[in-house]
Amino acid sequence: MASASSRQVKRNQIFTKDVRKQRAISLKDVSMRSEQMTSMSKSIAPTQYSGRKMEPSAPLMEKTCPESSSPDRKQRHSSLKDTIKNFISRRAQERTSGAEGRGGISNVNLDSEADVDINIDSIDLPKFIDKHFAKPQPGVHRMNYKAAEVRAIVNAAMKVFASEGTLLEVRAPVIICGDVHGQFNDLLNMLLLLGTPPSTRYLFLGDYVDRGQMSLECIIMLMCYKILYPNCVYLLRGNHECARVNTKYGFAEEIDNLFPMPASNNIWCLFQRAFNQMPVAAVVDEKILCMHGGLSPVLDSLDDIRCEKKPLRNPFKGVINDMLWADPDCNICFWRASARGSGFVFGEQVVKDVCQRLGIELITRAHQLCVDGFWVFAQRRLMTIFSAPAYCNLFRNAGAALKVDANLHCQLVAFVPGGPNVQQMIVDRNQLWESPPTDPNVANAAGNSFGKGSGSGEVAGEKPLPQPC
Ligand SMILES: [Mn+2]
Repeated sequence: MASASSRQVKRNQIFTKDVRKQRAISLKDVSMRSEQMTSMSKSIAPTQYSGRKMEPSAPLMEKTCPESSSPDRKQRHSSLKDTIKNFISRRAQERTSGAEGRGGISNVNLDSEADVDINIDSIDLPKFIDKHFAKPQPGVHRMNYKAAEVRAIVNAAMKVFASEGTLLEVRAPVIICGDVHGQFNDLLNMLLLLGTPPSTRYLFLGDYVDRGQMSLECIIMLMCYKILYPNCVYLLRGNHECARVNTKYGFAEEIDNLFPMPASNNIWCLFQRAFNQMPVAAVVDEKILCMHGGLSPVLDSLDDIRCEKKPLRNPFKGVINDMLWADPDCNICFWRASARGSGFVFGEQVVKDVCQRLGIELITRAHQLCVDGFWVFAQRRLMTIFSAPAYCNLFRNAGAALKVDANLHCQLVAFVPGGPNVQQMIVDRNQLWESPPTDPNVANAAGNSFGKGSGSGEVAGEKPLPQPC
């Protein structure tokens, strides 16, 4: 039987032969799983969102809280503390003034008197995970976790994250997934269709919480997988895994509605401590660089990420913050400050330079809604992956995941929501994907055509065709 090291050598030989000498990243067709999606939806319908309507004045593109525009670090931190303190005292007031009329109050777990800490070993995690798949229902349905269970799971996950570096090194094969955003039924669908850990390895690119209404179920189930199979599930941090963001976009409110005070505050704070320990970037087989947002002007080498020591509390500037917030932009060549109020936007030339400097062949990132679930940029050197189909029930976008096999051959899987012409739209775009462009101008046109947006600030590639850099 081959030893681990000889297998490693063999892998490296394959790596050298198939990857380094030829084109390393081969992007195959987009395989559509809409049929399976439809048949699955008989048992698990995509999440129906009955909740908050987005205000027209609040576009999907989130901005950082006002304190991030302050130049003084101490001041920023103290105003963040104030924000959190105000949030907690406001919630406490609401509780004591008997605001039972608030949405979701019927779900409050009232067993606080028996709320004592439990050990993670007392939870049968495989059985606990199975429960998530046992009674799938359309729409928002709660798993009714006990507060003590949540604390034990978050604590255990925090320890696993803390044992990982800020930059992960992941071996293929792996499936790379983008934003989940609390769309629990869609997450279940994806795991059922692509395989569950440990038989399938996953790398998630962050943004598990906020927006959708089942953030808690999404992050708890993924944390359970992480605890059980730390080398089969990798969870990168997204910009929503930051206190200043998830206090405003749904996660804090969800926890607050599900647990009585003071358990809800403790749980929310514990989540923030776990998020601060999450890794921020990953390299798959030294060739695919992955992060939530994008690149940073101060990223010179991968050691710049490696040497950032966790916990990373409230990152607001520098390489970590930039990687959580940045976006590619086909209208510029280099850098510009981001309209999100945090991080930068970067152009095609930046992607080319970074790939060359770091010896990377593909950058995968999430963070932006794509109509097809994915969007390619900079002559296929950068790919956006978005895994929340029918985002917030406001869009008819597909979700996607990128399957990377052991030889770094990549295949996109798109989860297509039902609706007229959606399948045909994906087929048409797929044809562009299948004919590799040779001319850089054609490459721009093909790349851009994947991401014609529907008007949201967070839709990738909605801008006109770029000028060649
Ligand atoms: Mn994001």
